[in-house]
Amino acid sequence: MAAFPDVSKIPFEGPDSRNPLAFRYYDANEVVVGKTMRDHLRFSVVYWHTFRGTGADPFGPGTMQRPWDDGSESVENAQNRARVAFEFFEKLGAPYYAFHDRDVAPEGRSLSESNANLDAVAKVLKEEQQRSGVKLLWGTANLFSNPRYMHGAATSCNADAFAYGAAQVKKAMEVTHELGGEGYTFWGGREGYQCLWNTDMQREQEHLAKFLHMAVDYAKEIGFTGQFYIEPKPKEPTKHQYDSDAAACLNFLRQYDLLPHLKLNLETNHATLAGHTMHHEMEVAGAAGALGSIDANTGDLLLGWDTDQFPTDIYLTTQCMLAVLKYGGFTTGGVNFDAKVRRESFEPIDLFYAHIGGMDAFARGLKIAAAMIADGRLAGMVQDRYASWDEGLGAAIEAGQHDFKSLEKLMLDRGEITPNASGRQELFENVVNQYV
Ligand code: XUL
Ligand code: CO
Repeated sequence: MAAFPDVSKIPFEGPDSRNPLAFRYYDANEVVVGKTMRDHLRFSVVYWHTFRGTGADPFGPGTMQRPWDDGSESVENAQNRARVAFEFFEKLGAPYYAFHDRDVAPEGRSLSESNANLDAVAKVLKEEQQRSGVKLLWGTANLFSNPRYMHGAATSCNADAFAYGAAQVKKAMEVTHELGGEGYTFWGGREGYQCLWNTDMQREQEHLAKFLHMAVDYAKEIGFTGQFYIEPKPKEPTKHQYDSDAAACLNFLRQYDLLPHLKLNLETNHATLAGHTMHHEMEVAGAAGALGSIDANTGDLLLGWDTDQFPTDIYLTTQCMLAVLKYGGFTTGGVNFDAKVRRESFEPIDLFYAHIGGMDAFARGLKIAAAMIADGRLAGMVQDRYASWDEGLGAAIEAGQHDFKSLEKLMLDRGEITPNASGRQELFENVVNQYV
């Protein structure tokens, strides 16, 4: 029995279509700068929000109607839900999905029971992947919901919690490997603190590094060659999380010799919680050669918490895709919709509308970014702004031919400099608007 009997494969119908169950901009087979949109965007659906989200919030219980779900924690229900998820991925035309271990399978009374549950559902996931061709973008472990992780997992004051987390990640990596996952993500969850009076920050960060090194070592042992990601987020659920933004993650990875092994998985709403734009985070990661993947969503700046809404803002998607193209395109990563429909959007069909809107917004962002790059006007304007570095003094400084003493001598001789190269922000903004 189909879970979405009234929905067939979502077609591309072009910008004039009024069909809410059609793409107006995302044409998977359309080639944009040498690659199909499918291969540029590598869309991925998240299991946790789309198939486990209930609509609950701190003020009330869930609202979502999901007729296929019997509401039980049985393995059978989880297996059935997995089949429904693949019906959704296929009808949507999403080539990838992502999950946490505890999204797909119920936690048992012991670790071994949980592992057996995960295996039983992974068997169905594998069958469904083979049947549909949908692939796993990345897997991850939920190290934040169970009360045992109240102080965090890798950064817990309780060594037993570290050990349990390690065991859980080991299993999640094995399942990700078994399913051909192209990556594995670490989002800190509760890896941070609520209060500095009770926290040994240095020790906690060393433990987190040790934990990640264990994962890197184990990947080698089992032959998992997927990309590891760390996902920055400054707060929620804790007051401060060690992976607070792209720069903090890079610093942490560098300090503990993890930079060769992990890239960043950047999320828009996490960027804004950190007081940054997604564009900023992508530039920070890209400039360090660590731009791996994105969790595509958006926050609401008036609400200010992690609302995980579907992205529909064309400026945002343009900035994302401009950065992706600038830094060479996705390899293992993709546009992963870590987003949830609103509590009031309780009908199953809303899941389709939400993803179609996000995919169309990213398709437009891709095409706009590609047009900007092809035209070259913006890049040319940036280059002009730095023209003083292309020859003469600037080129000599860049080439290492100067030091403080030689520069002082030059400036003592000259006395003062003349301003050059206006920032031209207003013109830049006008030019951007010509493409959007
Ligand atoms: C939480 C979040 C996670 C990670 C995976 O804010 O973004 O869902 O993406 O653990
Ligand atoms: Co995320």
